[in-house]
Amino acid sequence: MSRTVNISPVTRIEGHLAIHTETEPVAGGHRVTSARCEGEMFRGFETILTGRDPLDAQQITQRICGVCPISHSIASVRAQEMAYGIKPNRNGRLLQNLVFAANYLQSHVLHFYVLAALDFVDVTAVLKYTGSSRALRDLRRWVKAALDRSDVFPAAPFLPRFEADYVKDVNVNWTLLAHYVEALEIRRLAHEMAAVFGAKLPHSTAIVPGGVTQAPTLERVLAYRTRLKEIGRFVEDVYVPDLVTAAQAFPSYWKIGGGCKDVLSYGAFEMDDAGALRFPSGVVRGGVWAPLDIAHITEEVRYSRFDSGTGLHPSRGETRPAPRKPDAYSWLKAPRYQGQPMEVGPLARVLVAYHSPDGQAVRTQVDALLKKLAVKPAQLHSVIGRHLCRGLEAQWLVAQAHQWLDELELGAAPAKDFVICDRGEGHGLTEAPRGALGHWLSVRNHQIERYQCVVPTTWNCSPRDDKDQPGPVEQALTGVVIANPDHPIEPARVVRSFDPCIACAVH
Ligand code: NFE
Ligand code: MG
Repeated sequence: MSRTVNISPVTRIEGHLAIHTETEPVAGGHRVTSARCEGEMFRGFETILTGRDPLDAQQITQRICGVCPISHSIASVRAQEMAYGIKPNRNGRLLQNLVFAANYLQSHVLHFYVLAALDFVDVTAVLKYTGSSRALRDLRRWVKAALDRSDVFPAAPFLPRFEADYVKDVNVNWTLLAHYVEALEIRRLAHEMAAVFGAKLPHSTAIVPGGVTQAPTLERVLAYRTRLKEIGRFVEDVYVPDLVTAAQAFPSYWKIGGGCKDVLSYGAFEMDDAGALRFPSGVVRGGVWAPLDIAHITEEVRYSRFDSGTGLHPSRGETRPAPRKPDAYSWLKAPRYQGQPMEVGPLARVLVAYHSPDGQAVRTQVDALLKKLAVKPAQLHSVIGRHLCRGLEAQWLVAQAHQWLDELELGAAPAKDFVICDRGEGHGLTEAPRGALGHWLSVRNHQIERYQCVVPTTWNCSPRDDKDQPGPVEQALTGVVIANPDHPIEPARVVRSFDPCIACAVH
């Protein structure tokens, strides 16, 4: 019998997301025939910004999210820099990159260990394991305390959980769980590392148009470098090996959750004054790279709870909430590129780099890794592929951040001066940990006239568009076979592989 399977709320993500699927019976369970992603809340940051001092923008937009605040500050100051006609100076560019890289490392480690790994490891099994390491003792104590309580939410984040085919091998399970505890400490170090040049985290007060507010000192460089070395050790010795372990333990997830397979990246991390990017920009469709043209970006709202104009370019975008709009089922708009849904995020960035004309080094590294895992590049379009690409990015950013530290000029100005324009327009494009992030700004009488954000999870978790095309996560869910519809672990794993942040997506 066909059946509706809902996951509401989807836990271990940021924000409020519900997944609604229709399924049909097949051998081995129920196959998803259609899926809907519902972003359940309106926030209104774009409206809040109207009429304010433009310099408030990088402070206010960071409050969209505590996980990726630096992404919003970078997009915001890039939009302002374009409006004011400036670019960061050399130190400003390097220092912004260093704060941003630290925020990425925090976010990727958070996602794999704290949010996604509990879909695969059997956390309750830890109670049966003997051993006296501090990590194991800590974990046993937490899990036991959580399980012993009988309140309404007795054991978050460990229980309730879906019954599933968790890891059975004791060594693999125990190792991943010990790394879960270690990851909490690594994440703290990454936050501290961002605060070394960003003044505080979350919500840095230091990022400004043209750079940051404080000059680099030897003391701060050392403070950043010691933490970076520790995080780098974790990425090399723990995170990437754990991703390989997960890939080998769950090989079926190389084939599950492929999605729309068209990907987009705005590019991020400026390498020089001419704007060369460490993470390149572009779109890849059918395995073919093409340059990005932002004139092709629109947001459609047929199924979104807005009565704004549909199909508008973000520079002309509108935000008019319509909570009772008939047929609308989400507070996310539906961003499209040439009218098509596009996946964004680490997988998109790795594929854009892999297929780009200058991608030889990336192709060599990725091909070697995939050969070791005995899979083809096309299989990166999968749950495991998305996790693996985050690990690759973490490796790249650790190495790159060491170089950026070497390039800093101690004591020299950390920012370019600027004057807020009377009238002007600008857009700031970057790559947040979860994908392509753009802020579009217009200034009149020294005030914000219009502010529009098009955010990574808005792309990925978008609802259907004006042509009824499902969004990327909706497409990735379609075809997934759920073994036990009362415990839909398979769609949960697919959704979490995108690392959704609905707080960002609805902004
Ligand atoms: Ni709230 Fe964010 C990232 C941004 S996601 S986490 O990464 O921008 O849509
Ligand atoms: Mg928006």
